[in-house]
Amino acid sequence: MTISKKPRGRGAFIVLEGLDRSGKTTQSQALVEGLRKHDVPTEFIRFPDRNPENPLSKAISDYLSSKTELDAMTAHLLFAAQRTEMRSSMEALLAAGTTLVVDRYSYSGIAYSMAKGLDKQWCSNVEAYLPKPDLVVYMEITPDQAALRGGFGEERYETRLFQEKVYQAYQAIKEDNWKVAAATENPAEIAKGLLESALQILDQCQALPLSRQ
Ligand code: T5A
Ligand code: NA
Repeated sequence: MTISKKPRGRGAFIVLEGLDRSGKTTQSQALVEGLRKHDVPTEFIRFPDRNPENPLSKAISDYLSSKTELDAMTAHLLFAAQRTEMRSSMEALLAAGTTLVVDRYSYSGIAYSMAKGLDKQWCSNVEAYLPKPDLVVYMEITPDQAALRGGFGEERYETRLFQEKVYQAYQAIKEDNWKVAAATENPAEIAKGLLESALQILDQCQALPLSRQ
């Protein structure tokens, strides 16, 4: 029989943000592994979700691959709708003590929509009711450095000019308490720093209620 050490509070809500190819998925997965090795129950979530069986996911994939066109505000609401759809299950997991590592969240929605000229306040208002992350990691890389990681693909936002605008938008929305990771460092070094920050935040946030954005 195993006797649990100390009662665990809620899980931590950790988000990774950054430009396309900044290394978010690589680091999210490393962080999930690292936390699990420390016996922290952890789940990985990504936005956008691309599951073709889900109607919202399919609409987003079709838009990103330019199969469909949408007005910029409508596209923003579509990405926001997917996060809203996930709200209750994310909150339930956190409350049950599961830590969430989330690859892109509302800040991506805001940054990519601001890059199209939408108003920051309007963009964030529609997600004000969603849970606020305990830790946001920003993977800092310039569009030039990111472009060196392979040519642009076919997706809607994969152009040099657009990535430059997204970069500027992230600089405008970045909050003082975000952890900025130098995304061009060695992946193992980045992972080590992120795991340290995650374990620290987990300790701090367990007793705190989850807040809204
Ligand atoms: N979007 C998204 C919106 O417009 N609104 C929204 O609300 C949301 C949520 C799809 C698009 O949707 C937009 C933003 C996006 O344009 P996505 O599917 O998450 O979003 O696409 P990307 O972010 O572009 O995913 P990528 O897989 O291209 O980028 P990642 O996850 O940042 O990078 P990763 O880890 O896959 O690594 C990319 C490459 O770099 C290498 C990797 O091996 C890989 O080849 N790499 C490194 N190389 C050197 N040093 C390191 N430290 C490295 N780390 C990784
Ligand atoms: Na990714």
